[in-house]
Amino acid sequence: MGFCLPVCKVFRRGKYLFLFLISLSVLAWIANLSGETMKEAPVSFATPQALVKGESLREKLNALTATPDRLITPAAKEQCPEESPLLRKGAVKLSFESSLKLKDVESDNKAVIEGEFEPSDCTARQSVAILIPHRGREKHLLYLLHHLHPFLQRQQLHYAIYIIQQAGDATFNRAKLLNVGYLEALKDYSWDCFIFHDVDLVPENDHNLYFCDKQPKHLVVGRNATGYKLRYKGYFGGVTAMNRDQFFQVNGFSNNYWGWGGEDDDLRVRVELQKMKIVRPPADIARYTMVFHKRDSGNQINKDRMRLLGRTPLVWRKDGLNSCSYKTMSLERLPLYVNVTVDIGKPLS
Ligand code: UD2
Ligand code: MN
Repeated sequence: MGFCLPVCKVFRRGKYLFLFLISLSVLAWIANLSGETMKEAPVSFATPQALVKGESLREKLNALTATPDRLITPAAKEQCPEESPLLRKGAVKLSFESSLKLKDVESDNKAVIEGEFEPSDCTARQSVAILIPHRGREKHLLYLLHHLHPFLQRQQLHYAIYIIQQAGDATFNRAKLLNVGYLEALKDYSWDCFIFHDVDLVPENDHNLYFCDKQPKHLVVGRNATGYKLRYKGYFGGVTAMNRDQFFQVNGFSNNYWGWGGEDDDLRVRVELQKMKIVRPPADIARYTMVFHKRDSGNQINKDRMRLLGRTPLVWRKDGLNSCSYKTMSLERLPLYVNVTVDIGKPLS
């Protein structure tokens, strides 16, 4: 009762004024609280995604470089801008230095860990796996790594490069190797986008974006050897981009194209059967330099390719990702790429 006395007096004198003041301050407090919550909402919405995306690389970085006090803590980052401010304007003329060494390319790309990179200051808009079929083209691979790593970093992508090496000396099978690449890369991470990339094609223009679109994308309109013109209507070779679902929907590439030619047209037929439409960047952007080469031994022209192509609408459901059998001989996580060596068998006859 002793405590109530002064309060009761105030109440008696100006209880309405007092009540009014109290309500005002309570209202002001509530408004302030909800304002802060609203300001924070987009950040907390973006956080879980950023953490999931960066997780595997961050763990690797920690394991490789960190002492306990240097652990890289997962921080909430803003999404990277729609157009990277790092892109260079226009196409560049590329040259290839025969004296280039792997060690130099490695030391130029210290932010790449086991073939993987993500921007440090923003969260990439897509996570992209670059798949490169390969056998015996070491020099081309070196030139490509030298140009492609900085190019992809300027595009502010979260990416990893996978080289899929065909073991043995049976006839080469580019398409099957790319199916293997897709299946193996997905064991590492749930990549949004896949770029199927020849080892000898080097992009000339930073605005040729290695992102996936709503439709499958063909990134090579032209190259130096063909006057930078589309080789033929429907051409879908060299470098193509399909997202995870698009490639799954067409059941990937056929596994049955051994030797040179046809497998890229087969993929186009699969895409068209699904009523998807191939898109291409403008010709001044989708430009490549192809490192000069002759036809490799072990990759002779596939004489069966036209017959196979005619059967695609009948067989695509059974021939592709769901029937791709192979044996992984080794998987090495090298500084600049993941090296997957596979036994993919040989042609039936
Ligand atoms: C064209 C297409 C290519 C593919 C091929 C027919 C372009 C720019 N490229 O390439 O996408 O459709 O025709 O199969 O139109 N490779 C090796 N070692 C070998 C053989 C091939 O690594 O022994 C790989 C390598 O990544 C190479 C790719 O397969 O870039 C295509 O082979 P290519 O370069 O000999 O054929 P090309 O230039 O006619
Ligand atoms: Mn080539």
